[in-house]
Amino acid sequence: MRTALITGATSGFGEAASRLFTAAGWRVIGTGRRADRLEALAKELGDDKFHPAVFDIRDEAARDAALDNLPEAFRGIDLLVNNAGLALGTHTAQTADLGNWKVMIDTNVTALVSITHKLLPLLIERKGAVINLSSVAATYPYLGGNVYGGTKAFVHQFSLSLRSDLAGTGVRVTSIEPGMAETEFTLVRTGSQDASDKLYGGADPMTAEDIAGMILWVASLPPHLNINTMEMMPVNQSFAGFAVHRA
Ligand code: NDP
Ligand code: 8X3
Repeated sequence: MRTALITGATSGFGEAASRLFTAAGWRVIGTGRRADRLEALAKELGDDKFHPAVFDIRDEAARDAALDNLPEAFRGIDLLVNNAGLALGTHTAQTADLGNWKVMIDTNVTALVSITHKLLPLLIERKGAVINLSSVAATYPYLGGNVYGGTKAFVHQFSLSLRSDLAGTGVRVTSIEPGMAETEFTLVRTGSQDASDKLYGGADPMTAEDIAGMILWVASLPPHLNINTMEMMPVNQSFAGFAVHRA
């Protein structure tokens, strides 16, 4: 039985992936700040299959306290799914809140790098894998995407660079880059359920289960195969044109 550590398992992709991975026979360590949600998942999935690890991903001491004291059965981590992350705000750069920018960088970049660094020796020992959640925002800029897009571009390039460094170790690295998927993402970004409903309304967006299925597919490929990057969108989402300002 293999073990996956899935960050951000309290909602969206991470919660759906926790269900799919345990159903597919994996053990899952699910992380997040909302203890009640992780406890509910442990109850639903069984505490022999799902271990809740409650910590803020930016808090290295709390993370280490949780991960250095895992129950024996969950210690052999074969897969790190770096999924915890967020966008905050939709303002243009010139009106954006600097505090929001720092939270996005601390969460999407610094914490992701730090947990990856911590687990790499174990992943190398076990010829494991890293699956990082980037975004279409890494490649296609949009108004108000500024620092969020920047963090996801970092995740994309960090994933490719990791592959370079890990050549010969057997460790696989994938950057998954979704477009619009309805989760709590837009509620967190805007603080408004109404704004979230309006964004996804009529768009037939991807679902958390769609993305979780792709994460599981990547993780289940034979060990000689590495998906480097994987980008997906709902059919109803496409590319915008260039903007031209005329005086
Ligand atoms: P959700 O908001 O539904 O889930 C985000 C998860 O991240 C939650 O479990 C949350 O847990 C966790 N998280 C956020 N901040 C922290 C923190 N400081 N410490 C610990 N956990 C944290 O969003 P999604 O499922 O949609 O997003 C998952 C990933 O996918 C993100 O990295 C996002 O950027 C990316 N993505 C999302 C897309 C979309 O359209 N939905 C498209 C492309 C990429 P808690 O709040 O309990 O701590
Ligand atoms: C977020 C993707 O398309 O909602 O990572 O901006 S999108």
